[in-house]
Amino acid sequence: MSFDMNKFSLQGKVAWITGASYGIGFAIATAFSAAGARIVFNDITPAHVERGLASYREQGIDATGYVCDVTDEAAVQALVKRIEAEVGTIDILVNNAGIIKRIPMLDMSAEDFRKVVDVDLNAPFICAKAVIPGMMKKGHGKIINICSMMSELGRETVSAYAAAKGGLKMLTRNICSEYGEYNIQCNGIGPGYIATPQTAPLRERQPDGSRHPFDQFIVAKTPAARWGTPEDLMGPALFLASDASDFVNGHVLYVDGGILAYIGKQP
Ligand code: NAP
Ligand code: GCO
Repeated sequence: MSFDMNKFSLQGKVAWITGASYGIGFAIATAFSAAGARIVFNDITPAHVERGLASYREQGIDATGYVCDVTDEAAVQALVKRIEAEVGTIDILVNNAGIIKRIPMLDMSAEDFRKVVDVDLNAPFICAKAVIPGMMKKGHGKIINICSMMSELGRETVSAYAAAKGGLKMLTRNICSEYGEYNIQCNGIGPGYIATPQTAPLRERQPDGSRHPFDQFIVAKTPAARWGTPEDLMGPALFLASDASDFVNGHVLYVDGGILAYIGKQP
Protein backbone atom coordinates (compact mmCIF):
# COMPACT_ATOMS: atom_id res chain seq x y z
CA MET A 1 0.00 0.00 0.00
CA SER A 2 1.26 3.52 -0.83
CA PHE A 3 -0.10 7.09 -0.67
CA ASP A 4 -0.09 9.36 -3.71
CA MET A 5 0.59 12.92 -2.50
CA ASN A 6 -1.04 14.17 -5.72
CA LYS A 7 -4.32 13.48 -3.95
CA PHE A 8 -3.82 16.90 -2.37
CA SER A 9 -3.36 18.53 -5.79
CA LEU A 10 -6.10 20.71 -7.32
CA GLN A 11 -4.34 20.86 -10.70
CA GLY A 12 -6.83 21.47 -13.50
CA LYS A 13 -9.73 22.10 -11.10
CA VAL A 14 -12.01 25.19 -11.24
CA ALA A 15 -12.76 26.58 -7.78
CA TRP A 16 -15.43 29.23 -7.12
CA ILE A 17 -15.10 30.90 -3.73
CA THR A 18 -17.98 33.27 -3.02
CA GLY A 19 -17.32 36.67 -1.44
CA ALA A 20 -13.56 36.17 -1.67
CA SER A 21 -12.12 39.65 -2.29
CA TYR A 22 -10.47 39.48 1.11
CA GLY A 23 -10.75 37.73 4.47
CA ILE A 24 -11.22 34.00 4.89
CA GLY A 25 -12.35 33.46 1.29
CA PHE A 26 -9.24 35.15 -0.08
CA ALA A 27 -6.98 32.95 2.07
CA ILE A 28 -8.77 29.78 0.98
CA ALA A 29 -8.53 30.83 -2.68
CA THR A 30 -4.81 31.50 -2.24
CA ALA A 31 -4.29 27.97 -0.88
CA PHE A 32 -6.31 26.46 -3.74
CA SER A 33 -4.25 28.40 -6.28
CA ALA A 34 -1.03 27.12 -4.72
CA ALA A 35 -2.42 23.60 -5.22
CA GLY A 36 -3.05 24.30 -8.93
CA ALA A 37 -6.71 25.36 -9.08
CA ARG A 38 -8.16 28.06 -11.36
CA ILE A 39 -9.66 30.67 -9.01
CA VAL A 40 -13.05 32.27 -9.57
CA PHE A 41 -14.60 34.65 -7.04
CA ASN A 42 -17.44 37.14 -6.81
CA ASP A 43 -18.35 40.11 -4.71
CA ILE A 44 -21.32 42.47 -4.59
CA THR A 45 -19.66 45.65 -5.82
CA PRO A 46 -17.43 46.25 -8.87
CA ALA A 47 -15.05 48.15 -6.59
CA HIS A 48 -14.59 45.14 -4.30
CA VAL A 49 -14.13 42.81 -7.27
CA GLU A 50 -11.45 45.16 -8.67
CA ARG A 51 -9.80 45.39 -5.27
CA GLY A 52 -9.88 41.61 -5.00
CA LEU A 53 -8.36 41.18 -8.48
CA ALA A 54 -5.55 43.54 -7.51
CA SER A 55 -4.90 41.57 -4.31
CA TYR A 56 -4.83 38.28 -6.24
CA ARG A 57 -2.46 39.78 -8.81
CA GLU A 58 -0.15 40.89 -5.98
CA GLN A 59 -0.05 37.22 -4.96
CA GLY A 60 0.72 36.20 -8.55
CA ILE A 61 -2.75 34.63 -8.88
CA ASP A 62 -4.63 35.04 -12.19
CA ALA A 63 -8.09 34.97 -10.63
CA THR A 64 -11.34 35.67 -12.45
CA GLY A 65 -13.74 37.98 -10.62
CA TYR A 66 -17.44 38.65 -11.18
CA VAL A 67 -19.97 41.01 -9.64
CA CYS A 68 -22.81 38.95 -8.21
CA ASP A 69 -25.06 39.07 -5.15
CA VAL A 70 -25.25 35.44 -4.01
CA THR A 71 -28.79 35.95 -2.65
CA ASP A 72 -30.09 36.58 -6.18
CA GLU A 73 -30.90 33.15 -7.65
CA ALA A 74 -31.31 34.37 -11.23
CA ALA A 75 -27.98 36.20 -11.05
CA VAL A 76 -26.25 33.14 -9.56
CA GLN A 77 -27.68 30.82 -12.23
CA ALA A 78 -26.50 33.24 -14.93
CA LEU A 79 -23.07 33.57 -13.28
CA VAL A 80 -22.55 29.81 -13.16
CA LYS A 81 -23.38 29.53 -16.88
CA ARG A 82 -20.92 32.39 -17.58
CA ILE A 83 -18.18 30.72 -15.50
CA GLU A 84 -18.77 27.42 -17.33
CA ALA A 85 -18.44 29.22 -20.68
CA GLU A 86 -15.47 31.43 -19.78
CA VAL A 87 -13.47 29.31 -17.30
CA GLY A 88 -14.89 25.80 -17.13
CA THR A 89 -17.31 23.64 -15.17
CA ILE A 90 -17.00 24.29 -11.43
CA ASP A 91 -15.30 21.43 -9.58
CA ILE A 92 -15.15 23.11 -6.16
CA LEU A 93 -17.61 25.54 -4.57
CA VAL A 94 -16.80 27.31 -1.31
CA ASN A 95 -19.86 29.04 0.16
CA ASN A 96 -17.87 31.69 1.99
CA ALA A 97 -19.86 34.93 1.51
CA GLY A 98 -21.50 35.90 4.77
CA ILE A 99 -22.68 38.73 6.97
CA ILE A 100 -23.43 39.18 10.64
CA LYS A 101 -25.62 41.69 12.48
CA ARG A 102 -24.94 41.86 16.22
CA ILE A 103 -28.29 43.05 17.63
CA PRO A 104 -30.12 41.87 20.78
CA MET A 105 -32.99 39.69 19.57
CA LEU A 106 -35.69 41.90 21.06
CA ASP A 107 -34.23 44.88 19.21
CA MET A 108 -33.73 43.03 15.91
CA SER A 109 -36.26 43.58 13.15
CA ALA A 110 -37.60 40.60 11.22
CA GLU A 111 -36.16 42.29 8.13
CA ASP A 112 -32.64 42.29 9.59
CA PHE A 113 -33.06 38.67 10.71
CA ARG A 114 -34.13 37.71 7.19
CA LYS A 115 -31.18 39.58 5.61
CA VAL A 116 -28.66 37.56 7.64
CA VAL A 117 -30.41 34.26 6.93
CA ASP A 118 -30.64 35.23 3.25
CA VAL A 119 -26.89 35.63 2.84
CA ASP A 120 -25.68 33.00 5.33
CA LEU A 121 -28.15 30.19 4.58
CA ASN A 122 -30.36 30.82 1.55
CA ALA A 123 -27.40 31.86 -0.63
CA PRO A 124 -25.37 28.68 0.04
CA PHE A 125 -28.49 26.72 -1.02
CA ILE A 126 -28.81 28.87 -4.19
CA CYS A 127 -25.11 28.49 -5.11
CA ALA A 128 -24.98 24.76 -4.39
CA LYS A 129 -28.16 24.20 -6.42
CA ALA A 130 -26.55 26.07 -9.33
CA VAL A 131 -23.29 24.07 -9.39
CA ILE A 132 -24.46 20.53 -8.57
CA PRO A 133 -25.83 19.72 -12.09
CA GLY A 134 -22.39 20.42 -13.60
CA MET A 135 -20.70 18.35 -10.90
CA MET A 136 -23.11 15.47 -11.58
CA LYS A 137 -22.25 15.61 -15.30
CA LYS A 138 -18.49 15.57 -14.47
CA GLY A 139 -18.90 12.70 -12.02
CA HIS A 140 -17.35 14.54 -9.08
CA GLY A 141 -17.61 17.73 -7.03
CA LYS A 142 -16.64 19.36 -3.75
CA ILE A 143 -18.83 21.79 -1.82
CA ILE A 144 -17.44 23.45 1.30
CA ASN A 145 -19.82 25.52 3.44
CA ILE A 146 -18.18 28.01 5.79
CA CYS A 147 -20.09 27.37 8.97
CA SER A 148 -19.14 28.72 12.39
CA MET A 149 -18.83 27.95 16.07
CA MET A 150 -22.33 29.40 16.02
CA SER A 151 -23.37 26.27 14.15
CA GLU A 152 -23.03 24.70 17.64
CA LEU A 153 -23.28 27.51 20.19
CA GLY A 154 -25.32 30.66 20.73
CA ARG A 155 -24.39 33.91 22.32
CA GLU A 156 -26.02 37.28 22.96
CA THR A 157 -26.83 39.44 19.91
CA VAL A 158 -26.20 36.84 17.17
CA SER A 159 -29.60 35.07 16.98
CA ALA A 160 -29.94 35.41 13.19
CA TYR A 161 -26.33 34.43 12.52
CA ALA A 162 -26.47 31.37 14.80
CA ALA A 163 -29.80 30.27 13.31
CA ALA A 164 -28.35 30.60 9.80
CA LYS A 165 -25.06 28.87 10.57
CA GLY A 166 -26.88 26.08 12.43
CA GLY A 167 -29.06 25.65 9.38
CA LEU A 168 -25.96 25.67 7.16
CA LYS A 169 -24.58 22.70 9.13
CA MET A 170 -27.78 20.78 8.37
CA LEU A 171 -27.83 21.91 4.71
CA THR A 172 -24.27 20.50 4.52
CA ARG A 173 -25.49 17.15 5.83
CA ASN A 174 -28.47 17.16 3.46
CA ILE A 175 -26.43 17.87 0.34
CA CYS A 176 -24.17 14.98 1.43
CA SER A 177 -27.23 12.75 1.82
CA GLU A 178 -28.86 13.72 -1.47
CA TYR A 179 -25.79 13.85 -3.79
CA GLY A 180 -23.14 11.62 -2.22
CA GLU A 181 -24.01 8.88 -4.70
CA TYR A 182 -22.84 11.21 -7.53
CA ASN A 183 -19.37 11.43 -5.96
CA ILE A 184 -20.13 14.90 -4.61
CA GLN A 185 -18.73 15.58 -1.16
CA CYS A 186 -20.27 18.43 0.84
CA ASN A 187 -18.53 19.35 4.08
CA GLY A 188 -18.36 22.37 6.35
CA ILE A 189 -15.53 24.29 7.91
CA GLY A 190 -16.33 25.86 11.27
CA PRO A 191 -13.77 28.60 11.93
CA GLY A 192 -13.30 29.76 15.49
CA TYR A 193 -12.69 33.45 16.15
CA ILE A 194 -10.66 34.67 13.18
CA ALA A 195 -9.09 38.13 12.80
CA THR A 196 -10.87 39.57 9.74
CA PRO A 197 -12.95 42.70 9.07
CA GLN A 198 -16.02 40.77 10.26
CA THR A 199 -14.64 40.49 13.80
CA ALA A 200 -12.77 43.79 13.90
CA PRO A 201 -15.41 45.38 16.20
CA LEU A 202 -14.72 42.62 18.76
CA ARG A 203 -11.01 43.42 18.83
CA GLU A 204 -11.06 47.22 18.90
CA ARG A 205 -8.82 48.88 21.49
CA GLN A 206 -10.77 50.60 24.27
CA PRO A 207 -10.51 54.42 24.78
CA ASP A 208 -8.01 53.81 27.58
CA GLY A 209 -5.87 51.70 25.21
CA SER A 210 -6.81 48.41 26.84
CA ARG A 211 -7.87 45.35 24.84
CA HIS A 212 -11.58 44.89 24.07
CA PRO A 213 -13.21 42.76 26.82
CA PHE A 214 -14.45 40.30 24.17
CA ASP A 215 -10.89 40.00 22.80
CA GLN A 216 -9.67 39.07 26.30
CA PHE A 217 -12.61 36.66 26.71
CA ILE A 218 -11.89 34.81 23.46
CA VAL A 219 -8.17 34.48 24.12
CA ALA A 220 -8.96 33.04 27.60
CA LYS A 221 -11.49 30.62 26.07
CA THR A 222 -9.14 29.37 23.35
CA PRO A 223 -6.54 26.71 24.27
CA ALA A 224 -4.31 28.15 21.52
CA ALA A 225 -4.57 31.43 23.50
CA ARG A 226 -4.88 33.51 20.34
CA TRP A 227 -7.31 34.61 17.64
CA GLY A 228 -7.17 32.54 14.48
CA THR A 229 -5.93 33.97 11.21
CA PRO A 230 -7.32 33.34 7.71
CA GLU A 231 -4.10 31.43 7.03
CA ASP A 232 -5.11 28.86 9.69
CA LEU A 233 -7.96 27.81 7.41
CA MET A 234 -5.85 27.19 4.29
CA GLY A 235 -4.75 23.61 5.00
CA PRO A 236 -8.12 22.32 6.27
CA ALA A 237 -9.89 23.85 3.25
CA LEU A 238 -7.37 22.34 0.84
CA PHE A 239 -7.89 18.91 2.43
CA LEU A 240 -11.68 19.13 2.00
CA ALA A 241 -11.33 20.41 -1.59
CA SER A 242 -8.93 17.63 -2.62
CA ASP A 243 -9.24 13.97 -3.60
CA ALA A 244 -7.65 13.15 -0.24
CA SER A 245 -11.07 13.69 1.41
CA ASP A 246 -13.21 11.71 -1.08
CA PHE A 247 -14.65 9.54 1.72
CA VAL A 248 -15.33 12.50 4.05
CA ASN A 249 -18.90 13.72 3.58
CA GLY A 250 -21.43 15.66 5.68
CA HIS A 251 -18.76 16.61 8.20
CA VAL A 252 -18.09 19.98 9.79
CA LEU A 253 -14.39 20.44 10.48
CA TYR A 254 -13.92 22.95 13.30
CA VAL A 255 -10.78 25.03 12.91
CA ASP A 256 -11.03 26.88 16.22
CA GLY A 257 -7.82 26.43 18.21
CA GLY A 258 -9.74 24.06 20.49
CA ILE A 259 -12.28 26.57 21.80
CA LEU A 260 -15.26 24.23 21.36
CA ALA A 261 -13.52 21.59 23.49
CA TYR A 262 -12.55 23.90 26.37
CA ILE A 263 -14.56 25.16 29.36
CA GLY A 264 -12.23 28.17 29.63
CA LYS A 265 -9.44 29.33 31.89
CA GLN A 266 -10.41 30.19 35.48
CA PRO A 267 -10.38 34.04 35.78
P1 NAP B 1 -15.83 39.36 5.86
O1 NAP B 1 -14.45 39.84 6.10
O2 NAP B 1 -17.00 40.15 6.39
O3 NAP B 1 -16.03 39.10 4.29
C1 NAP B 1 -17.28 38.64 3.87
C2 NAP B 1 -17.25 38.64 2.36
O4 NAP B 1 -18.53 38.21 1.88
C3 NAP B 1 -16.99 40.03 1.78
O5 NAP B 1 -16.15 39.94 0.65
C4 NAP B 1 -18.38 40.47 1.36
O6 NAP B 1 -18.41 41.36 0.29
C5 NAP B 1 -18.97 39.14 0.90
N1 NAP B 1 -20.42 39.19 0.83
C6 NAP B 1 -21.29 39.55 1.81
N2 NAP B 1 -22.55 39.48 1.36
C7 NAP B 1 -22.49 39.09 0.05
C8 NAP B 1 -23.45 38.84 -0.96
N3 NAP B 1 -24.77 39.00 -0.75
N4 NAP B 1 -23.02 38.45 -2.19
C9 NAP B 1 -21.70 38.30 -2.44
N5 NAP B 1 -20.72 38.52 -1.52
C10 NAP B 1 -21.13 38.91 -0.29
O7 NAP B 1 -16.01 37.90 6.46
P2 NAP B 1 -14.94 36.81 6.90
O8 NAP B 1 -14.59 37.02 8.33
O9 NAP B 1 -13.88 36.68 5.86
O10 NAP B 1 -15.91 35.53 6.88
C11 NAP B 1 -16.09 34.78 5.70
C12 NAP B 1 -17.04 33.66 6.07
O11 NAP B 1 -16.55 33.00 7.25
C13 NAP B 1 -18.44 34.16 6.45
O12 NAP B 1 -19.40 33.22 6.01
C14 NAP B 1 -18.41 34.19 7.98
O13 NAP B 1 -19.71 34.04 8.53
C15 NAP B 1 -17.57 32.99 8.26
N6 NAP B 1 -16.91 32.97 9.57
C16 NAP B 1 -16.12 34.00 9.96
C17 NAP B 1 -15.46 33.90 11.20
C18 NAP B 1 -14.56 34.98 11.73
O14 NAP B 1 -14.25 34.92 12.94
N7 NAP B 1 -14.13 35.94 10.93
C19 NAP B 1 -15.63 32.76 11.99
C20 NAP B 1 -16.50 31.76 11.55
C21 NAP B 1 -17.13 31.87 10.32
P3 NAP B 1 -18.47 42.95 0.57
O15 NAP B 1 -17.16 43.32 1.17
O16 NAP B 1 -18.69 43.55 -0.80
O17 NAP B 1 -19.63 43.20 1.50
C1 GCO C 1 -19.36 36.89 17.06
C2 GCO C 1 -18.39 36.52 15.98
C3 GCO C 1 -18.54 35.04 15.62
C4 GCO C 1 -17.49 34.68 14.61
C5 GCO C 1 -17.57 33.26 14.20
C6 GCO C 1 -17.25 32.32 15.30
O1 GCO C 1 -19.93 38.00 16.99
O2 GCO C 1 -19.53 36.07 17.97
O3 GCO C 1 -18.57 37.31 14.82
O4 GCO C 1 -19.82 34.81 15.12
O5 GCO C 1 -17.64 35.43 13.47
O6 GCO C 1 -18.75 32.95 13.54
O7 GCO C 1 -17.15 31.02 14.74
